[in-house]
Amino acid sequence: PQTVYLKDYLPPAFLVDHVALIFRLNPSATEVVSKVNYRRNPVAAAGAALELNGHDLELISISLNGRLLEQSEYQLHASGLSLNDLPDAFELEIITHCNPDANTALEGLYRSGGNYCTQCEAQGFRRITYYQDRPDVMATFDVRIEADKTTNPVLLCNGNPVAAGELEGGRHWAAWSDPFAKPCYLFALVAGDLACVEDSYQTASGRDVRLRVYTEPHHIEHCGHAMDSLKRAMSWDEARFGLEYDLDLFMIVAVDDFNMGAMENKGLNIFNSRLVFASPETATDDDYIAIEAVIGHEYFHNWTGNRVTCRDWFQLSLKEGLTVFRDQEFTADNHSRAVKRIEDVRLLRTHQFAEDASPMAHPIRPSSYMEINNFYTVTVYEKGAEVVRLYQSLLGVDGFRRGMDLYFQRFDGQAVSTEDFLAAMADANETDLSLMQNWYDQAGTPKLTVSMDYDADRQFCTLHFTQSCPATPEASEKQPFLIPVEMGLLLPDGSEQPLQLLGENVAQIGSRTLLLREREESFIFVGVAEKPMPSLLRGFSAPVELDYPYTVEDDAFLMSHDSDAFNRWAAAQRLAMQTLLALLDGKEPDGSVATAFGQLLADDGLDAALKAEALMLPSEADIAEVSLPADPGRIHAAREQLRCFIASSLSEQLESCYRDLSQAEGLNDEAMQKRKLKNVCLAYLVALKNDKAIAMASGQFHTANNMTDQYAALALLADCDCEQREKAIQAFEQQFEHDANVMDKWFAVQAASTLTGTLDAVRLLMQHEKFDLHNPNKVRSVIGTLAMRNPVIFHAEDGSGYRFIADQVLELDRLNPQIASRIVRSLMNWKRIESRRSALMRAELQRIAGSEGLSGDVHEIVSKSLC
Ligand code: BAL
Ligand code: ZN
Repeated sequence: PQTVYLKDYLPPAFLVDHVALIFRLNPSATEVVSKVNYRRNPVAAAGAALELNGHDLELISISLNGRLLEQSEYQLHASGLSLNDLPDAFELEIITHCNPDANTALEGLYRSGGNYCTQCEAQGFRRITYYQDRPDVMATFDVRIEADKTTNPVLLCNGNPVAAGELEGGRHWAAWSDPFAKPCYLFALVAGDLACVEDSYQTASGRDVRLRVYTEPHHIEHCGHAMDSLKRAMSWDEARFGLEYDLDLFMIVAVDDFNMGAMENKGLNIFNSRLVFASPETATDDDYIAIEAVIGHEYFHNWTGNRVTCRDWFQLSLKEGLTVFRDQEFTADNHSRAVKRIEDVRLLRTHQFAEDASPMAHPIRPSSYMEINNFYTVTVYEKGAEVVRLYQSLLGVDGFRRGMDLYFQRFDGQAVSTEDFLAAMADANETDLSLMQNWYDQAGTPKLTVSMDYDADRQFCTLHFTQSCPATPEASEKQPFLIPVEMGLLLPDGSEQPLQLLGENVAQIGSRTLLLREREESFIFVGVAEKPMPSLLRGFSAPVELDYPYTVEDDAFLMSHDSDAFNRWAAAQRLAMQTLLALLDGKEPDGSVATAFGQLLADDGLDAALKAEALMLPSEADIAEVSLPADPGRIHAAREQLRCFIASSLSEQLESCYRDLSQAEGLNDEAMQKRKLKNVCLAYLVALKNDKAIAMASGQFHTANNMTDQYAALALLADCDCEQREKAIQAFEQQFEHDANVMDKWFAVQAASTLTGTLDAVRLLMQHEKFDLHNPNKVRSVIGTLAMRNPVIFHAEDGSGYRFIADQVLELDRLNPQIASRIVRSLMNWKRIESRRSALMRAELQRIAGSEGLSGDVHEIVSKSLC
């Protein structure tokens, strides 16, 4: 595969005003008639050819202004079609056939559960028809869909429905018109036997919008939460950003076979059904929150992505980072802001920091790629959202809103770049933000090393900051980043020192934000009567790794006194990590961690969810990142040792907390928070693997009236070698065998088990009648869980886990390269693992690299990993 470079960007040779499509749907040979009006782009090279992308298409005919072209008048090649010597404006009609049933890659037009659906982002439209498949070609679309009426009574497309009618032979048609110019990656079509729930929403300006959530009929009663979430999202975007919906109809369709979580096609969002269906019996509290967030995310794209889109795929974070930031704020405004922040930062630190340290490290705006599907990453999404958050930290909520308003005013209906976003933020606030550009151009996690001097005589407290950033594939030398550090100084009694910098006249009460621009900077605070404890990077004010020499005692102090909830959590995590690293060094567990955790559990001033977050130990992946080269076996043992130590030190307290919380009922935030803490307590108790704790888990499993409690208990039992385990696994299967999404949970808990026989069990699960290698959710539940969430089995010393995963990658790559390329990343960080396992991982990567017919997706990951 070719590498594509940002520096090579050229505008399209031709612009398109309008696209008219006719789909004659047929499972193995769908005919697509595409009529497109092209005109030469005045800024493109004179006389440039028209290059149309196409993939897996059977070309039937091409007509230029109504004249059928001879084969000699165009060049058909492996990736598309070229036409030369064209007039300045013309109509091109192309007829092609594609085969939805043979489409296992789930890009373009395919069938899921017998229904037709599409996925065009990033480059799926070229599997539907020949077109300039790039986001800077924006056009209005009219679409006519023809299909068998019995099997496809519902025919959906982007925009508004305009007409429908009957055809001979039991077929029918529907016509749709989308008045908003859009790039083809936002095209969508759905046809099938679907039911819908319907509702309506009146926008702030008084327009009525019809809302529909479509699904297979038997899931219709599980769509209420999705619909409620949609209405909350519409109202939130009006209140927070002044953004209204623009069409008369908004549709969501749930499908079972989907590579991504969901897709923001204009007016016709297509969702992985696991992010739509919810009932208390089938969805956990986390599922409820995730569904609301993703419904919000896709809806918010209507402005950040659709109305203003990306000039090219290097700009992906322009829409994704921004839209993730918006969905994070939506959740934070609707639920606990502190808990949301902690969860987002945990995800970032565990997965994005690891990506930054991997061979796939890339800036949020990459400068090259082989396969764009490989760049839908935690870096582009989550770090991208952190960079958007930096603007809000720098400009304030109102200043950020001014920047957003100017962004839409300037760029509505256009395809733009991250520089355009930066300029809108700067211009709207009349400020220079040019240093922000380094966050877009440089990969790697910046490290912020901080030290403190205290001068009791002068009552000066000086903070020294040094920033650095490790070398990454695109650059070894890094320019300094603009880093806002929100901070406070805590006095020994836990109160906040008023903050006055040398040269200032007044002190500020509470937190303040220091702006770092240089590699080294110092700040002198005056009037500090006692040696304080610095609380740094409050709220995780920048996506950096903080390095301050906190002792175990310092962290215990911050855990109980910091006014910033995020930093209380961060202190608990550091304290646990320090203890874990000591255990890895062969030391005995230090009682201070249990004491601190016990105090936290007893603290009446903290809500249940914050306690739960703080009590969760760093993951094995987190520990691996800071104990290099990582020994996964020893890391697992150390973490288990600490879990058992805390559980036995605090067993009475944990049990009484568990019992106090056992009555949490309903789906309100308070009940969800209580369930979270209750299940953290249960997990500690079950770590001891004694009969009493196992009986508690089993009791909870069999009496639960909600999936959160039932699933938490099942996951704990699945990790214990006991008879209750088998009973629970069987009972769960019988209860939910007809619900594909719940069965994914059943598959996943077994694949996550650390018990010795898990790899064999996984092989058996893959023979289960509900398992299907063609279905991405099943693959993620079984193979993905083993590769990414079960370090014990994946990193088995004999290399059996690596071999199994490599075998699956090779098999999957023939069906669905996007999914294969996600799984193969589990082998990517081999250089950070201890030498014996490292060699085994590398050997599997080499075996994959040497296999014939590898997709571009997997080739890119494997070749960069072996570099
Ligand atoms: N655009 C792909 C799915 C999402 O991020 O919304
Ligand atoms: Zn998105």
